[in-house]
Amino acid sequence: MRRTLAVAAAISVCTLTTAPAGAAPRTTKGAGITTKGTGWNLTSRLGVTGLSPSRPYTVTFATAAMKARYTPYLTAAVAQAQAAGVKLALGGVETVNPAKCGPVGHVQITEMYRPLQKPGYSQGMPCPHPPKGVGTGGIAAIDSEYFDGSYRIDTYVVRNTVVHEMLHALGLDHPNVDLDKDGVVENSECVATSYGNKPIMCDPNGGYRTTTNVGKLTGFDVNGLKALLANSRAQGVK
Ligand SMILES: [Ca+2]
Ligand SMILES: [Zn+2]
Repeated sequence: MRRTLAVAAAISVCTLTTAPAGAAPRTTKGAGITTKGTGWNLTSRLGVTGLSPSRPYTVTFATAAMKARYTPYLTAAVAQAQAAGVKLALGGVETVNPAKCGPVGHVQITEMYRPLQKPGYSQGMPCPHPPKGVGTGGIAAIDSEYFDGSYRIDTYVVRNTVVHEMLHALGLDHPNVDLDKDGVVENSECVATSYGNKPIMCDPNGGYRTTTNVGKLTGFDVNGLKALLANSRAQGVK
């Protein structure tokens, strides 16, 4: 089944900076469905509140060069998603049309020049409004400027961004919240660990910065993936 990604531009984003944090509220919607928690938020605005516990999800790439470039960036995060219960695997190369969803279960990664018409911003999104809110995969468009020398960006930011966009395609949204209660949800306004690490889904530029941990999900992000699985299970989705 193919669905248009017209809503696309609304979601995602990712580039530069960081700030302080606190604690986020938990809200619930529908029977057994929880759409946000501390440091995580599901893409309920596009109707994605779950992931099937049994469906295989496969990351594919638009070209062999992209597969070679991004596979190392995604390996650790994919292993963490698997450990959390998502049947996610890194796959091969297939044609990607950024205007349409691919086959069910595919998380397609491609590159585009300024997919959000803003320098340095990449974009990721799940295929919107799947049946029962159970994610069917999605598309991540990485800004090609990172690699053509026209936009200076640290490698750790690129690596976290690629993982961040993949997680958007799986159904995680930004967990930014108005922690300081000034009425505005600001950039990088996200809960953090005691070490100051924000969710990789924090907008923009969340995630670990050390060589050892860059590209890995924080516990907040893992909890988001677990919530996606739990929501589907709560609806009897296998
Ligand atoms: Ca605020
Ligand atoms: Zn984003």
